[in-house]
Amino acid sequence: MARNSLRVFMVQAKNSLRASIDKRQKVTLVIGNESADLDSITSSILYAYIRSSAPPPKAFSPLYVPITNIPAADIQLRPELLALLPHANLQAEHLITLDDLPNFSNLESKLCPEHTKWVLVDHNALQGTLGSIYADRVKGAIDHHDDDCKVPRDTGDEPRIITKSGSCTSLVTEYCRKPWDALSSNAMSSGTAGAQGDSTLDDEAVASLWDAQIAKLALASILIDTVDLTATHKITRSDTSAVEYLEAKIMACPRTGKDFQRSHFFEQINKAKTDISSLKLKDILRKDYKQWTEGGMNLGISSVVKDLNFLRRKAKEEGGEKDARTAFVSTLKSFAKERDLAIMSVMTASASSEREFSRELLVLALTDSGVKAAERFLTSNSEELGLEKADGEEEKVEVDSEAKETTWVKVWKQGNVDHSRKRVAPMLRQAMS
Ligand SMILES: [Mn+2]
Repeated sequence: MARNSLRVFMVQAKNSLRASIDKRQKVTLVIGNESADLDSITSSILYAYIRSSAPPPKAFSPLYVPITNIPAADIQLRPELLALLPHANLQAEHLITLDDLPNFSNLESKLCPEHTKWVLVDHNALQGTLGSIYADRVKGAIDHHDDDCKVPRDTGDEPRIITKSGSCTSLVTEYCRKPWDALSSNAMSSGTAGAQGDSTLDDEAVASLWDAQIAKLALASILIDTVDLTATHKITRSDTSAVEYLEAKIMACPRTGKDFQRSHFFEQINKAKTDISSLKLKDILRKDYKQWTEGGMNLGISSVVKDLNFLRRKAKEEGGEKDARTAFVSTLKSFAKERDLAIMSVMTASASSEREFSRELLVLALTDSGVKAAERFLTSNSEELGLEKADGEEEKVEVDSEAKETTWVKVWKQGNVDHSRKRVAPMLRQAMS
């Protein structure tokens, strides 16, 4: 297909998804993980955009549709995304979300598995309802988490790249480089501007503007995930070269390159990301949330960009008389019960005004087997994680014998700040299995 702007592509992709559901045609879906952080969203869009413009010869379907793995309403919980979209000339309604798929209750009959092919980005095992229906239809992955070994070894035309990097978007950028460059040079000699109906710009200017828009989208995720390339422990060669490549695309566009400064761009998106004061506590908890089932138990982990005291204050504001700690734990309990969790964890990562980065870890166990698993987790990993009892924090084990309920809550300062959920989730899952 002819090349288009990202904005036009997203409209086409949404229409084509609708058409393939209505007419029962084949469709290729590219989906990020269910936390739907910036990295997941931009990985899926970049992959789908480049692959749709230059699909392999025997593509399963002509278009790759990028799916953001949340309901449309939850886009509003992601201020960093809302701040970023205008840079790519996109609006929230251009994103394709779970709302654009048939209802989960009749998903399987309306979008039958044989008509679908799935490529996973920023995860490598399809979770939840989608996983229960389409897991066998996963035919490719680009990811930077531990390999769950669910993606088949032979993925044919699609990649199977599961390797370390600060940001998954860096790996996608690396994979897309050649077709992307080919696309840019083709567009410059093929009447792109005429197709766009923009007579004020020549072909080259239009192509470079489109390139810059998608490059900004991708760059934002890499900068957020690597803290503007300063988080040295997680940066790999893929990140640094992707940043270089994307920055060059932005600078090559006279319109966007003129005033572009990478650190300002990072600050703008990062500021939006950490401004969560207008959100309700439960929305903060589900904003960057992942869930797994292991050993017959459910585990949920929320990542949060503010510290626990911020969350406790929030809980008190919302919960009335109770003291902040009690109010917070009771919100956590109800959040966990709604999801039938045996273990709920909150991981905070925040920077002080002196820009000192710190992490806290909270683990709440809600069932007897959950408590046992939590204790195993602790025994095996507290050293590697550098867990220290947090100041003024009482370790708490409550047994409500009347309700036959055990709750076990512990909070630590996590001395090893390099370990994010990417490392802690496998530790907890291991202890549960
Ligand atoms: Mn990621």
